Amino acid sequence: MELEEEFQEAKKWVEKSFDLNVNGEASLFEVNIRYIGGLLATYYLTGEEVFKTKALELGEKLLPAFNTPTGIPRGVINLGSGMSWSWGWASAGSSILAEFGTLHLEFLHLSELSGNPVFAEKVTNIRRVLNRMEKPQGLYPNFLSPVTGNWVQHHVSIGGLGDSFYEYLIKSWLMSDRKDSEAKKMYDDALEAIEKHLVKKSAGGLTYIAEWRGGILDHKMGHLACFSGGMIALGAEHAGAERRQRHMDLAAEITNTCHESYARSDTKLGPEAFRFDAGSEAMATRLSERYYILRPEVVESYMYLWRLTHEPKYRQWGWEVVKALEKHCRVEAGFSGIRDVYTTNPAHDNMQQSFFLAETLKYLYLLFSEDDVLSLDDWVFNTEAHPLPVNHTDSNTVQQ
Ligand code: DMJ
Repeated sequence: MELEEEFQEAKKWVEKSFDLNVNGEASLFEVNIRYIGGLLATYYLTGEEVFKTKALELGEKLLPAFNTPTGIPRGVINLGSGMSWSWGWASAGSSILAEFGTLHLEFLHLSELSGNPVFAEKVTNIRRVLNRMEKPQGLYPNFLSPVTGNWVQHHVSIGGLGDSFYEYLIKSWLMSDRKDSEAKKMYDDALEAIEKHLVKKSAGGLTYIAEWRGGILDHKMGHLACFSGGMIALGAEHAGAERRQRHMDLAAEITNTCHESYARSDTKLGPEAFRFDAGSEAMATRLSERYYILRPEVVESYMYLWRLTHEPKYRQWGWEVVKALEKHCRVEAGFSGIRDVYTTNPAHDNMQQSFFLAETLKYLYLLFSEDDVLSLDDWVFNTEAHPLPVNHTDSNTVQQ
């Protein structure tokens, strides 16, 4: 983007001020997707050693979290002391599917760059544990005990707590240049169970993916779940003839539903969650779900669908978001989330989440770029939109 001065400033900060020994609570998942993912991508884009060195140092610091009876990591780690524990809010000391299932891409690169297999071994073991387990109707529950290796609660969701686990399966396969067939099979099986049990159509004809609580459907889609349109389109591209069109249609329908959740609000930005019950369609029904915190998932799906179909509506929808962000979220010092998407003059929450720059603006930029800017043939985006290269050669990779 030719932001050379800003890049030099950021590089200096990483060299001199990035403290890896912070004594406090850090999320293993967030450190991996935001910091390690960001450092790795910067290394691959610039070739500057400092980013690789820092990514590897940080990767080493995450390893103690894996010292559990099953090797499934705990969610929280103190980078200074190496102590790790489970989130207080996660039932019965469990680990979260979307957290321990969203390490694979970065950890393979850490092994490849360091020549140290330990990182790849950790994520290969996670797969092994998951593959051994019984899955209710083929679905993956969101909570797993790192001690017993059993599911703790039967809550299944393609949105929060589950989301990027599915994303990393299909992207692991793509990043391996389509050699990691285990990941592809896990993705295909999981999507089949989701199609069978969670995909629904509303009375008004909108397709959505419901959540599942111990066998009972909750007809709700979180904003987070809207990434799935892009993911399913990406997978459909590479599916066999029988599934290809069906998955492409499903991806387009879900993306359309997510667009509806934006179009039905006064701000033209979407709520944190929307429902399909009590006469409601693609709108929040609870006060606590009416906010928008600059999340990327909807424009992420527009970007993938645009790149894969070139249907102009995806750029038009993206432009609606640009205008709405300018109108409702721009503040003196940057951009802010808003507390209610259903009012024309929403209050700001005074927060610019880091994923706004990493993801929301990046996906919008890519939506309006040529296809060869970070081409989907050569790069996969980690779940924080940091690009990692596809491994086009067999020689220098650590694959299982
Ligand atoms: C991002 O941090 C990542 O995309 C994550 O996987 C879930 N969603 C947030 C932003 O909404």
